[in-house]
Amino acid sequence: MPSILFEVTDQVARITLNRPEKLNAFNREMAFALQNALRKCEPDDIRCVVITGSGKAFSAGQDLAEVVDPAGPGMSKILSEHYNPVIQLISDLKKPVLAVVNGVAAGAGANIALCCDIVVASESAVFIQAFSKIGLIPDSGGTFFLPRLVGRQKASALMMLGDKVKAEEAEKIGMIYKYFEDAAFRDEVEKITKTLANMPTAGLAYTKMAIQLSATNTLPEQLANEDALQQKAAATADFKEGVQAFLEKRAANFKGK
Ligand code: LHQ
Repeated sequence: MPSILFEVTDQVARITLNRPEKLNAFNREMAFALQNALRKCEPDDIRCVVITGSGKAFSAGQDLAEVVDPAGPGMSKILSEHYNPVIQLISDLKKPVLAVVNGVAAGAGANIALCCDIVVASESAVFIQAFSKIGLIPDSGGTFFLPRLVGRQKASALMMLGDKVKAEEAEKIGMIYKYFEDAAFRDEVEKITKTLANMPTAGLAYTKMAIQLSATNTLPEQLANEDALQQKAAATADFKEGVQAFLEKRAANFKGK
């Protein structure tokens, strides 16, 4: 079985982490396969990307057996060649990336989810910054994203203590967008996915860019960026269509351009 499943339907790319017997833990092959799948999401006709896990987990992070394997990639390559490119590819995609956390998300598995634009989880999912339990620091963008999501105090505690954060709590503290009861999860995810794929994709890409720029900008810089990006959004066909549809009191038919 391939370690990453990839399919495109109705302008949605669905990427499934697929080593269920290892709770979708990442080895080198799987990290490269995920990078390839993310690159396949770059064309404009894909308007939403979904990342989920097969079986009962989202991902248990790095495959720890590979770390101690003398024939393995070695510590010096794991971040620079496996995870950092994955985080950068997700951040650079000019479309919304939805993490659908169907079960446990630990270590790099948790932080790959948290770097996505929107994170939803099933009620039975848990998030664990598992790194401290094995003497490592949080990686895969965790030290960038988690403090910005939940604040420095909560992030420090979760990262140092390695607590298991249930989906309901993750929603409450702003770590994720929403959690859904397990029985309703698939349907709710489909609704969000369909909505995103029919939104003005270029506008969403500019929104994503503006949010990313806000991480380091001053207010004047950010206001200038909003101005520049708004000019680009206003030049899209979807802006014209959105305004026209509003005036004609009909649903807009966005093309993502
Ligand atoms: C696993 C794993 C796993 C291998 C479950 N590897 N087999 C960056 C820089 C360089 C090096 C290191 O890594 C990183 C990034 C990171 O991600 S570091 C953090 C790595 N991940 C962890 O430390 C999490 C380890 N796993 C766990 O703590 C538990 O498995 C969790 C809490 C995720 C799930 O617990 P359970 O639901 O009780 O499942 P389990 O522990 O029974 O696991 C099921 C199977 O999956 C089991 O195999 P087995 O053959 O006994 O059925 C585990 O050995 C295997 N597995 N995680 N990361």
